[in-house]
Amino acid sequence: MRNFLTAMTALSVGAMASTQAFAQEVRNPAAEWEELWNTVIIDITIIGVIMAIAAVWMLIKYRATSPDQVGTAKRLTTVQAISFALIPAAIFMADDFYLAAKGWTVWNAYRRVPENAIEIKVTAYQWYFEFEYPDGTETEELKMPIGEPVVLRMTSEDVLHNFGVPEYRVKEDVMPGRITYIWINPVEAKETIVQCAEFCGQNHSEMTTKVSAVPREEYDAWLAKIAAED
Ligand SMILES: [Cu+2]
Repeated sequence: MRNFLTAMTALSVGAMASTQAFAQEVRNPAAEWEELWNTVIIDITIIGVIMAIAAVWMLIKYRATSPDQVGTAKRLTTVQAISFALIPAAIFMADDFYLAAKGWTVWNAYRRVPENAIEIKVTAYQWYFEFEYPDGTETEELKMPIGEPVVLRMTSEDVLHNFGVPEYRVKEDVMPGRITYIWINPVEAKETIVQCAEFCGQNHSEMTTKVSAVPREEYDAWLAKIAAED
């Protein structure tokens, strides 16, 4: 009994420790969206192939062999008929719920800004984005240090815009009179672009700029260089 209690205490302490570790872990929504998307594609492919095979098999097996034929298939009992409809539906629904639950957890991670994220302010204008870094440096390019989560607090000085970075799987409206946000976990070196994703006038399609993730030293040096130029 005493051993049992000791074991239970150890288990619950372990569980608490792992919960804390989980809370502190910075997630990577971009990779998680990617994984979820791939799972959806695989699942609907498997379901589609099973359905197609069943349909083709039944089309051939129960096909009419003369023009006035009514059908030769054995009549299903009520239990068979209901089971035939409900069992596959229940299996597919279980998969749907599983995917929906997974989507919900990724969405929560996508919206929950990690503590200590670097805050960069974004202001949208017709037709460019301006970034203000924590040290006050202002420039028209987004650079992030690898391995440190970054939160963008965004607003617009004129019309509706949208800050979309497909490579990081983030996209959010940017509006006058409101502050919206997205956050990014730049886990590796990367060079990509942000594109305005809300039609905002004549040069909307050219409202794009460089987004990159670089080592911390490079980020610091880059900021220092811009600050020195100003
Ligand atoms: Cu725009």
